[in-house]
Amino acid sequence: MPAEAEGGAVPAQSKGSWSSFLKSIASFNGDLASLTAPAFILSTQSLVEFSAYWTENTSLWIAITQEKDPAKRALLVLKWLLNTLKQQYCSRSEKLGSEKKPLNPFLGELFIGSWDDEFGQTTLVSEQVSHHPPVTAYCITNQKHRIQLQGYNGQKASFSRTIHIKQIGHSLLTLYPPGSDTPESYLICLPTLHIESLIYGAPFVELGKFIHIVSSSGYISKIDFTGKGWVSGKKNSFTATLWKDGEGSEKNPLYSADGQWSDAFTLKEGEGKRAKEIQTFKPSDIKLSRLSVASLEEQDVLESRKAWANVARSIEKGDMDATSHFKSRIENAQRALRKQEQDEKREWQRVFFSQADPKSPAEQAFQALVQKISGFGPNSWEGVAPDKTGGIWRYDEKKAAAAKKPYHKDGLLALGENADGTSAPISRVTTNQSGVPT
Ligand code: HC3
Repeated sequence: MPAEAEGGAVPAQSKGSWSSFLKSIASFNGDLASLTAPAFILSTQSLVEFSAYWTENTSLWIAITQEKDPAKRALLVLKWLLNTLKQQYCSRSEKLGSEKKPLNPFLGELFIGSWDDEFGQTTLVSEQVSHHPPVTAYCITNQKHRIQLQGYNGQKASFSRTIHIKQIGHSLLTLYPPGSDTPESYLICLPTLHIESLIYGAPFVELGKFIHIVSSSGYISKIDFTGKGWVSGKKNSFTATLWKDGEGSEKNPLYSADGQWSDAFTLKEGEGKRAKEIQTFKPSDIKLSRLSVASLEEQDVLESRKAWANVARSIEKGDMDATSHFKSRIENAQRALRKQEQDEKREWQRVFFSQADPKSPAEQAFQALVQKISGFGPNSWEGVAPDKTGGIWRYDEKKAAAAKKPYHKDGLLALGENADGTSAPISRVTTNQSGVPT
């Protein structure tokens, strides 16, 4: 990447480090954690927090549970999902001016919160369940309306003109249709993405390829992300179709949608010239619910904002020495703990999630959806391939019921802190999470 082309949003004092960052990306090995980014592009937020983007639009999420007609319910699922994309993929750029580099969660990192609104309480538990490969699991539940979303995801990055990210994992939505005690489930695949405008120092995310949502009710949705297409010329463009397996098809759908997922899109009955408009919808018109998170004093040591507090404070102050000091403390402690666990032939105990046996009765509904999705090509089935995510991660009700603070006996050790609040001595060698000196 030519250094002369850099510029735009990069602060004058960071031009040199941005240029080195771009050069390091061009030759990186796919491990995003190994990239040392300049201070102005560092986020104070860890990736475990991103799970909250799924249901900040509680009104749309809960609305699914109120619809009696299965086809319309599937359309509401599509509408809710399309609406989450703005939060998931462009809220940070809109708020901060660009996509920043999030903190890399350590194994066992937790993010816990709840939305308390007119729909009752919706709880969120997010946990870093694997470090190699990095995988974040989450479970979001509203008991009053009997709806739950759980899933897990990791990222595989590569470079070709820019950073391309393939998401590995999936989301599973389970709900009870009105008046029914038979659960309905939706398997949701995750889109691939790439970073635009990297060279100008103002990166933002654009989605690529396509995803499917398959339901136990027989409905299938496909969303094609066309990006800044030459048809509309507008960023974040997409087209979507919804049909019933065995009755319609992608080309002959019951419903369709098109527009920009970040701006406005239209839901239609049918597709093409004969389609009848149902609604034009603006994600920004939807009121987002506010997530409540315990104060730092109340949080467990493994909870994200508490664990990264020193790092976040140092990033905010622009103090890179302190940032790398506190980051190294956590990273070094993590390495030491992994080594100790290996020596003692034990594993870090996950607090809320466990690996599921794909053959167990609880996994049958999921496996039936996997069967349907496996015909849609690698873009879809990689999200359900357990070998890519260190297993199938599911919220473990038993563990969750038993979970109480302190969540883990090795919590302080995991962060390199002593029980009296002082810090354990750290090595002055600064390395990334893969152990590579930076
Ligand atoms: C690629 C990404 C980290 C992963 C983020 C994910 C895929 C995480 C799961 C969420 O549900 C959805 C989501 C949204 C945004 C994704 C991030 C965008 C940028 C970040 C890279 C690691 C940062 C690259 C560094 C830089 C400086 C170019 O922005």
